[in-house]
Amino acid sequence: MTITHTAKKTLAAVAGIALAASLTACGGGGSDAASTGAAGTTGTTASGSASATAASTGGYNLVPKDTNGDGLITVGFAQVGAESGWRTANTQSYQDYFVAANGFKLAFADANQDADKQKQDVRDLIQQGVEVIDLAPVTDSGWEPVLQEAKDAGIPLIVSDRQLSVSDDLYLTYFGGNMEQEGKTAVKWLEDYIKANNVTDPINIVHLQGTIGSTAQKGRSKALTDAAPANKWNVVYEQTGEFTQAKGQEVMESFLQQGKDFNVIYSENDDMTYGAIEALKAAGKDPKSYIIISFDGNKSAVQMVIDGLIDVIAECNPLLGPQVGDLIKKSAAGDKIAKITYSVESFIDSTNAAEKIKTAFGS
Ligand code: GYE
Repeated sequence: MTITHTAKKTLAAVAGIALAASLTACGGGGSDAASTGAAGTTGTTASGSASATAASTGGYNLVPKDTNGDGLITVGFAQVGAESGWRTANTQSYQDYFVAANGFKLAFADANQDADKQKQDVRDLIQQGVEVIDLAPVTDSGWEPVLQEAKDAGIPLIVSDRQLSVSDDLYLTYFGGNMEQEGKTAVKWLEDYIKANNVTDPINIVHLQGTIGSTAQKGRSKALTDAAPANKWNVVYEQTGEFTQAKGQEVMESFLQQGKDFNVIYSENDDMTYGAIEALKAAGKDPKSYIIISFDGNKSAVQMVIDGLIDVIAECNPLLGPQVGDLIKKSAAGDKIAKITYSVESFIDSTNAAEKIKTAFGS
């Protein structure tokens, strides 16, 4: 069977017969595949992480304290920006949790996705004399001097959401998703889908990447880059859409104009996925004829799984405020906390979307 525009409905099964599952878009085939697949491979329990990493907490002795005696701990939150639905929910979760009733005050700095500005933001928070810094880093490199300055100023620093490539004696703890594991969950789902449907057509993938140099991008991209050669998948296009809907749409439009065939879209967040779907529609393509893989799990994206537009979402939990608050309280009380704690995350496809939408974040 020749591939025309290599849409999902044209994917050839063994003996050249396209399975009903493919014809009816994202439904049954994908879900069967996924249920044998990603569950159990995702997430790391807090306790698992704790025991795996407790030994590396040495070298960092700062713990959160109410240094000015006002009865509250002031947390300076160096946030990435406002690029996505995930980010909006993440910010909201901090604003809701870090209030006087919970023993906190919040000082908020928005880096507008600019890694250099964010370094200045952290310096400003140090200057303001906040009592704890929570850094959600735009990108993972170049942080040593700033982290050393925070340490020298005696301000404990927590890394959340995305990780850093620095020595772990420069920060108290990391809390957030395991980005490479999320990517592996998505990749495993695709492998299982292909097996369950006996797909024999070439798999041609469009890879929409997140902000280059963020661990959210690095981990999710690595999972695909590692799996592609082993599975003989072709990544036909790969470019960043900077985690925004507008850029995701623009990049997908340019790919469509260049005209190479593809049948899978691996988009590293929901917002870029929305943009890609818009671009497909504008070009007169049916989004349901592609296998669409997304990340995060915003409510509207979960609805798109139910509607058959998105095939699978590797979950990423943005509601980190209360959990970071808990870690601060524990550490302030003298408890030893793990160097790394990963959120427990799974995936959403047609088998569980109706259930997952009930608790999905955002709009
Ligand atoms: O997936 C994306 C956001 O760092 C996990 O950043 C986060 C990512 C999230 O812009 O939507």
